[in-house]
Amino acid sequence: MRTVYSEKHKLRDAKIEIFEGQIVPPFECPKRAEYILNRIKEVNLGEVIEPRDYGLEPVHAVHNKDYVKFLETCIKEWQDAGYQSEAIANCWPTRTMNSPHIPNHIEGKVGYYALASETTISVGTWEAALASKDVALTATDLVLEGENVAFGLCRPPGHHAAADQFGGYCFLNNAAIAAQYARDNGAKRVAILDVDFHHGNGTQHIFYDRDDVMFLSIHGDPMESFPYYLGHADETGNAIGEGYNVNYPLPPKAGYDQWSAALDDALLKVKNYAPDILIISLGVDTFENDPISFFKLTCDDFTDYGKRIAKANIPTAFIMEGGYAVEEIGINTVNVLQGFDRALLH
Ligand code: 6XA
Ligand code: ZN
Repeated sequence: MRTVYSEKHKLRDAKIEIFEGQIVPPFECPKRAEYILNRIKEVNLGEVIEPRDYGLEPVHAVHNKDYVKFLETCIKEWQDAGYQSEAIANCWPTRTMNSPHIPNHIEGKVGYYALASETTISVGTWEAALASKDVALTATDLVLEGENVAFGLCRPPGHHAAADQFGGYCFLNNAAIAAQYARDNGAKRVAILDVDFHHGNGTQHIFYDRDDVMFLSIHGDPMESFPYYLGHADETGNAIGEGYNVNYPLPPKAGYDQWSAALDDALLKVKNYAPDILIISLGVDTFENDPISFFKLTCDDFTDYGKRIAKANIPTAFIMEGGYAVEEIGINTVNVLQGFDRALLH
């Protein structure tokens, strides 16, 4: 299969993350994409191509205009205020402070648009996020144009980003932008299956009231894991979207038996839905040695589930999300893609 990749991901190179009470170098770092790209080349997965430029129109189809502008100007406003380092949230409009007013001051704005504090906005973040959505859109276009499958090696990731919120290392929701783009370019129904360890709260929220984009997610139980406040099994969609949101929260230490049972159930639902395109939010932080997650998948499990996804026999765009055991991130990601490719051959 073909991979879409842009060097511009390197522009997202933040120096700090808040993690377990400490300031640490970010887990979501440029090396991640380099490991994946190297593995793709090592096994000759297929051609690696540059993304096309889609501009902001497909972004505005998913994200609020004021939020997009905020992402674009945030770091300059932060610096103009005389602040150092990277823009980081330290205050929020919480449950008891629900007013429609968006602050003028950058400190208030960052808190307004942030859903978590671990993720900073650094110089170059906006440019990398733009390239990342172009990578997702190009991979999706390849599939809309007739390829069975394509891989968008997106970085930064996207699935936590909501219509007007960033966090969990995400700024623009690449999978959601790709799904909406597919809808606007001929696909009647789109399914997004999120296999990242973390619940795709942003994607869920964006499509929660809709029946034309089905969202399914297998993830660490939010009672025990980030993003904590969304991702429960009783979140099933709203209004005409009722029944088109499906969550599979799994407990700590869940292994492949449990995980693949959820996958099989999700794939059955996807097949019954009969989408024109399947978008996989592909995070490999389900790996047993991932530093921030608690599932127990082994390297071979990734190959196996790539095969199972292929057997659904739906044109598929893989969109990269998380995964942090940097040594193995390339192996596990490419195992999924090779598993998919091999199943297509048989
Ligand atoms: C913040 C954890 C962010 C998780 C990011 C991720 N403490 N999402 O991998 O898929
Ligand atoms: Zn994740």
